[in-house]
Amino acid sequence: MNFYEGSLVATGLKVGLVVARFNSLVTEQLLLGAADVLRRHGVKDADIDVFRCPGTFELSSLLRRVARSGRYDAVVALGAVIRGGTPHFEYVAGEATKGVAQVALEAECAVSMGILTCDTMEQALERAGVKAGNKGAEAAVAAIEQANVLREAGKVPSPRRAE
Ligand code: INI
Repeated sequence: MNFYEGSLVATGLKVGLVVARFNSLVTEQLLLGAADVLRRHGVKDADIDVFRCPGTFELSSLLRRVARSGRYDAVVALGAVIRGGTPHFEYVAGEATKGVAQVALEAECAVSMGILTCDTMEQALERAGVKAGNKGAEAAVAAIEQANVLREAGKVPSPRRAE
């Protein structure tokens, strides 16, 4: 058996972080969490580029452009959708998730999703570093692992022909 998996060593990786401005109180914490993890796993500061878009709905189109540039080993989408009192929540959360999934399937690089979907701002802040971890940091760890396993998958030797 041969196993292929991604390490969490991020030395030499180039990463694009795509961040929604909407609910920036939360998304800026997701960004800090993601950047902190990347640096601590060995990514150089100069190899982390941050792109900002208006809201979570816009994340996937910018994410796609960044992923397609060919400059990154991984791109990470960071956003926060908070239910509040309107049905808008469902549309924004649903479309963003579908959009990021579509980018992930098309992209040559790793794509990870750090989008919070919460009922309240309090819950969102809890998941952005206050209490229950940081979704941005988790997404950055996933991006590193996926970038490395994608690289490994590209090195799988072709089957030897029978003589
Ligand atoms: N954008 C978010 O990032 N989070 C939200 O909670 C949110 N809500 O609930 O409305 C939100 N809306 C804006 C949306 O992402 C677009 O920017 C807007 O519809 C313009 O296209």
